[in-house]
Amino acid sequence: PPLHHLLNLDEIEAVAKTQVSKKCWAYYFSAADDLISKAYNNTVYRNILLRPRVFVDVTKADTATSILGGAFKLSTPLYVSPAAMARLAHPDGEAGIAKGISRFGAMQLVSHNASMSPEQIVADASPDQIFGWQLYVQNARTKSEAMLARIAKLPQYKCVVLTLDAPVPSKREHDEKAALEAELLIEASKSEEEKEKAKKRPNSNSGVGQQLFFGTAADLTWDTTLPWLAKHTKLPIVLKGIQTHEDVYLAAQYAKKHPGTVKAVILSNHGGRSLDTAPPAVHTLLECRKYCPEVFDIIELWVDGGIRRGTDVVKALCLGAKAVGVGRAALYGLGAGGWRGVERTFEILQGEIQTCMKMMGAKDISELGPRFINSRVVERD
Ligand code: FMN
Repeated sequence: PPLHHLLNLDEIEAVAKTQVSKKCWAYYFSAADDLISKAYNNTVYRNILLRPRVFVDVTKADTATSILGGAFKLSTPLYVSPAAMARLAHPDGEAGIAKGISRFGAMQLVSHNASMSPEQIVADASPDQIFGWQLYVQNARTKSEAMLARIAKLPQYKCVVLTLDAPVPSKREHDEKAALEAELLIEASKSEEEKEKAKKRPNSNSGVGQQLFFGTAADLTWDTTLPWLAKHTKLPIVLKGIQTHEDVYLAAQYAKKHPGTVKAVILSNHGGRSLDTAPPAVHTLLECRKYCPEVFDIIELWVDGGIRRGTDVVKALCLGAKAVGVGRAALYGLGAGGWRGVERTFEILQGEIQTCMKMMGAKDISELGPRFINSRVVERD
């Protein structure tokens, strides 16, 4: 179907499934173990109710906001979460994601394992488009330092996102199974050449996730890693994969003690791809409201995981999130129609955010707050 016939993110996902390779689908769709966190990410926002107000002039609803302490303006509170290997879905790749979101003024966080170079991704972007670069610290620290030096030369990258929720590879069985099936196919093939080629690839019978993980450090700590990172980048640091109020509190303490370093945390369970049964971001957000509300004045809390509707985005913002990320949705958009599929995905989300704000009686993002939310069902979980 033409893209404008696709009316929501589920429909785009269904088309993407038919367009991409089996290997790509297994990698994107997969999550850890039994996919419990992934499924919960997708349902948790639906159990939070809205409390719309009436008799408000909502002829216009302004979705503009700013991030990183007001340093950068976004026309929508959305960002693309860092996700590896966009070219598995479509040759437009990460540059296609950049093009697709360009007219919405959203931010793009580029994965350490992107399928295009950081230079290529920003090459055709307008100078005011905002990017961040995501780091998996490598055992060979000099490799990470060299990447940080490269990023420093590209003015479009405004922050470094340090991912913390994947210190070891997780068990993503869909991804692993697809690799094992591919191995069987190669074995069954008669071509000796194919067999030789397959043997030479490192971990050729592992899933995409396992292969990308090779060389990633597991020895990161508050005391050693952050001073090292602050020495090698002048960009604001965003800590991704924070899942408890205790760690948000520690991040805020660090930010207070070391101004100009940590500016934001991303509450995330990695789209359910790391530790199964880890909490969805909105749970951590609610924990923070309860146990350490002061953190909201010290650092920004961004969230991702399971965003399917504009109402999901607005609910996260009402509960104190400063920006909201989509991971798979951007990849599925790309799979469904290249950069235009990403554009359609953001058009749908942006439209739904505006409709939701108007229906609730909120004229701009600064008006959003907990008064619009009834989260009792989720808090009882
Ligand atoms: N997070 C990272 O920090 N680095 C990555 O390289 C990375 N790769 C990902 C690859 C795929 C295919 C997916 C689906 C997610 C990946 N993530 C990665 C996690 C996302 O940044 C994000 O936390 C997650 O996708 C949000 O959930 P959602 O997919 O439900 O929107």
